[in-house]
Amino acid sequence: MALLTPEDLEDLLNKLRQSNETIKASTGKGITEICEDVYGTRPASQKVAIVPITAGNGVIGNFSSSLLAITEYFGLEGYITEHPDITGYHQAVSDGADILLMADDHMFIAHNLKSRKIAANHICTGVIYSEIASRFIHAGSKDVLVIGLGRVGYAGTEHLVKKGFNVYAYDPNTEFMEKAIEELGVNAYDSADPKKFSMVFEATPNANTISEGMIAERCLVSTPGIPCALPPELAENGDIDLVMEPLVIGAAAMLYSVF
Ligand code: 2YJ
Ligand code: MG
Repeated sequence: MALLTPEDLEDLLNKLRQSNETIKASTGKGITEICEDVYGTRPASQKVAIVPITAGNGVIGNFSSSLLAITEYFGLEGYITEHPDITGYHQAVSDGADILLMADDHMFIAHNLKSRKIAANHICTGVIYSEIASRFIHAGSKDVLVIGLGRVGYAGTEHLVKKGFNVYAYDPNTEFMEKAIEELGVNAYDSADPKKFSMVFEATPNANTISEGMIAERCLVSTPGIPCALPPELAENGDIDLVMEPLVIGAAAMLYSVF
């Protein structure tokens, strides 16, 4: 899994505004409304504590401050605990925080201490990005292409299957493919038998995973993966809507899932 870098998090709210414009233009709704639809919740003045975590690769510059900006963007009061790790956790609980946000190198969670609801970033990211792809207003069918069946891709695939979409999936890992075919009933995308999709959910840590033969002239590519799934020559094509943003959309889904 790719670790975020401070550079990925620069200018975050501007990147969000751009993504939100694309989401509105290609689905008819913005990220807040889509989160409300998916999770059936709204913010209710919860107090959010962000606990920096030093384990593994340690604190990432801009990470906690980005989470604070996201919290405030969704209208909630938030703060970063003075100390990291257990001391910060103790402070947050003692202060009466409603929701904790914290991440190590493997898991990024939102935990609502009042309702006991807990959310994992990989699940929420898969759900919300696949949901966005599935709402493309110019789609002519219920066929969706999923590229990448890791923990984000699998969660999104499961979500799309539950919603009644016809999922075609591709992952070079044959075990992942077999699991998705057996457990979720997806179709294997076969590059030897090309088919063009207008809805694509991409969840890999790799660049340029999408080729021209996979996508319809007018399409929506929804991807949390850094670097970009679309090769630069395709990304420049004005008929391809690209939703790609490093942190806010996944974190928003986490908050809505624990409200
Ligand atoms: O508290 C900190 O500053 C760090 N311990 C944050 C670590 C952030 N974790 C990651 O970037 C992991 N890859 C999981 C986040 C997934 C985001 N899509
Ligand atoms: Mg990628």
